[in-house]
Amino acid sequence: MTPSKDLAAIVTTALEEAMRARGRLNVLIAGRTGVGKSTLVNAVFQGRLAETGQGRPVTTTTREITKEGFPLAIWDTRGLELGAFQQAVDALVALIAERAKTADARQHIHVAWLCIHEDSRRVQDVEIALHHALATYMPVVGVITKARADQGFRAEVQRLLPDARNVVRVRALEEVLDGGHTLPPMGLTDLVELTAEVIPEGLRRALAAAQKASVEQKRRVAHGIVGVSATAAAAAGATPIPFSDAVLLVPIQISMLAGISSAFGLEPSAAFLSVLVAAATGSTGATLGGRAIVGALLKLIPGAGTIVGGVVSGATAAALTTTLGELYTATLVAVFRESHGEAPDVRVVEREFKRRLGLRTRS
Ligand SMILES: Nc1nc2c(ncn2[C@@H]2O[C@H](COP(=O)(O)OP(=O)(O)OP(=O)(O)O)[C@@H](O)[C@H]2O)c(=O)[nH]1
Ligand SMILES: [Mg+2]
Repeated sequence: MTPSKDLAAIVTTALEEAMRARGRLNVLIAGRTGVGKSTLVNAVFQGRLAETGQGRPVTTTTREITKEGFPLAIWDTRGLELGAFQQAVDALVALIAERAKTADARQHIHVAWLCIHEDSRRVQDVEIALHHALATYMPVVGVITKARADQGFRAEVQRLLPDARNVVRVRALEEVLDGGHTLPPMGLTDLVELTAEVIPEGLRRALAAAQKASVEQKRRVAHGIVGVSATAAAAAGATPIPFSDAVLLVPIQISMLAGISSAFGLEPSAAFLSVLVAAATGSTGATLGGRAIVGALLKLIPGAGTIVGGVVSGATAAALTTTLGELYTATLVAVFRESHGEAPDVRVVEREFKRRLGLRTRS
């Protein structure tokens, strides 16, 4: 890259790469009618997916819910209680098996949530059979819905669903009891964090982007991106690079910002990313050369400003990248906590990022 290379081109490439790296997670949600599957989907994922997504039948009892640009597909099964249950399960399992055969992991179902209503107080034979069948192909998490009083039911479910990787009690909606007591939603964060543990690592970014129940899981994924970017920056500076070549670091920084944005489930536009770069460098961004960007970013690291005209070592390059990445991640954590995990207005992100940069560079 030359210093004059159009920043817009770097930004566009970084965005495309971030979307590609994110992928799409396929989640199967099984359970009898009325157990609270749709409510759970709306409570865990952004944008009221159960209502706003597009449904497409994949078997007579299962539909696939997707949304343009959203890194998640839900396979919503119903009809478990119908007389034709065995055929329904056979059709579903045959389809899953067929998909599992393809080398393309994007076609696989990556995790199943088997939902059982706590008040039912029993696990039916059909649910046990289904959990065995599913567990051959994917990790299964048992989900006890509308949780109110355990009374030993979770242990019972664990015993009856031995192939389940875990069993979580959830309450997707606030519950108002007689006498005015309320029980707040619960278990949603645990469900997301457990799910993150059992899915392929490469899909944790898709989960982070789609879910709103655990800002911590988003933060963890962002942290991983910062680490990878810092390593790349260190490698770029492995032989100390003359400052005039420090522009080599700029695409790494921009890719990192794009990756973190997409992992949080912000829809990063080129314009937004350019604004971030401009904020980080205190300039108007679009017209800024790579060299000026690096010069400005170096101000984030105490003492590094003095290297101007000298060389940037691998350690400095890594430190610069880590500092910027952690600052941006902390910004998003704060903003997403405020918005309860739903994607905030990008202007709010921009304002908070600038405020934090200001605190950092004032000294
Ligand atoms: N109190 C309480 N009610 C819930 C909870 N989750 C779901 N419900 C209620 O249970 C009913 C059924 O919920 P749905 O989410 O539609 O159930 P479903 O599993 O999608 O049902 P089908 O689509 O028919 O298979 C609705 O009236 C929900 O409001 C919860 O955590 N607590
Ligand atoms: Mg439903």
